[in-house]
Amino acid sequence: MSRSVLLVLVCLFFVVAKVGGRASSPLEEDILIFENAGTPYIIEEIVAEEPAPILKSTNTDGLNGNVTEEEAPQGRILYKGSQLWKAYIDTAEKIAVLVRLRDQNDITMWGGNTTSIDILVKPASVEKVRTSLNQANLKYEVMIEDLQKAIDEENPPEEQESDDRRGHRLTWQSYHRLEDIHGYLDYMAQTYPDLCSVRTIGNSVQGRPIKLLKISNGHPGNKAIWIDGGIHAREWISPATVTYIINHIVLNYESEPRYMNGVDWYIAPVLNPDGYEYSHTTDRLWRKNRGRSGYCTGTDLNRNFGYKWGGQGASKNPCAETYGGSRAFSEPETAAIQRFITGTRAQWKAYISFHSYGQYILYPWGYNRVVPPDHKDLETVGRQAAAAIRSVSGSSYRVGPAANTLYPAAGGSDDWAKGTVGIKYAYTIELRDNGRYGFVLPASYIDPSAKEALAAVRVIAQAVERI
Ligand code: 0X9
Ligand code: ZN
Repeated sequence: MSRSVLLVLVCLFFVVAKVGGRASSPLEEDILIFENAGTPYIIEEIVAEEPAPILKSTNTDGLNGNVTEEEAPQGRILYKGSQLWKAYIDTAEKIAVLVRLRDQNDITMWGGNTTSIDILVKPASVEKVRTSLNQANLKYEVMIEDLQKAIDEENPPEEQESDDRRGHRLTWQSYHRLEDIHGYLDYMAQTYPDLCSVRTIGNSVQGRPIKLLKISNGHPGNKAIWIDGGIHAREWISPATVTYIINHIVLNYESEPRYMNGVDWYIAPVLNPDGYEYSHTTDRLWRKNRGRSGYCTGTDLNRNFGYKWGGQGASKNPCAETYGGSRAFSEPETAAIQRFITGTRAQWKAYISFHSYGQYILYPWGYNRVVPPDHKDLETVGRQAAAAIRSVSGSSYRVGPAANTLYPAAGGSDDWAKGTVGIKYAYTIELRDNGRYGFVLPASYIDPSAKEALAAVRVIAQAVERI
């Protein structure tokens, strides 16, 4: 029964895609995908989280409703007793069990793939969820017993850090606050003025600068590559990786091949500075920016870009994690990126946005299960990048068009870079891990994760050189 139900779901989906999924300018020739690379359709239901529009200004995964001020100093959200489980799914019925538990506010969804879903189980619901899963014969593994403990242990205290910092406070042995990251960008511009310049491309909702470092040998006619991080606040591995890449390019500039030192790099490590700070001070799992919309706070910046804005996978509910904003580029953070990329006379050839987690190399389109006319080029380079990663660290990254490989989500930065700006190689790279720690990836993984990301960037830079 479940097989046929799943088949019907896929067919139904393709009908919808065919009716509603044709792209408009400038890439009229989008190609429908008729084979399903994985089985993302079955996780869609649970991924498309649409909580009831209740009054909340913070993430409800936390415990603040039940804890004292002493346990949650300065209103910090604690995740004591919350557990991360990996639930194995192979039928529509099992998905339905998870959807029901999600709708009853017992679990939230972190990530997933064709065979498993990572769920965050709320402390008061652990027994209920266990019983429900057992009854449905749904196998699961407990990955994190106590999320708060994992959060407390994820980042080593300052004094354990190595002392090789000169003139700035950034390291790649721990996750740093925005001030250290921005201090580092300023330091690079001061220390390597012939190569690096720093610029504030705009300000966040709360007035924090969005800083960008340009690395260039100054030759006119260079092709340009954009790299960003930190669109989603809680994905701390992303800014850490992006600054690692900056450091590598600048410190090894002369010895690098032409495809690395003959392009102009535009690199913005923290596109959502308010959210990033909030995830350090108050709610480790915060995803959105910090703009107020009625009862709730935050727009998902990766649903706020202006290509097919408001489509599938973007919520109209300001309380949802995937709220797309009141209109395309309604948020100062995305508007700043739009202004900079479209207003800069650069020969944009690649756009790379680092996120986490799940280990994917995704390319457009994300808004629907269609691909652009040059999808083979994107697939080829994506696979080469995945192969490079594998040879550096052994990690495996799945490659494919975003909607088909992960889930449909409109308003993403990658779709806008490709669809509106026309940047050929547009990728979203979902860094480590595969759900062992998820968003709470211990800082000891920064180095290996960043090394493999750099290998992927090299491959994309080589492809840019060949254009
Ligand atoms: O949902 C997203 O924004 C990205 N995944 S994440 O877990 N980091 O939130 C994937 C975005 C892929 N690209 C598009 N859908 N356009
Ligand atoms: Zn993300």
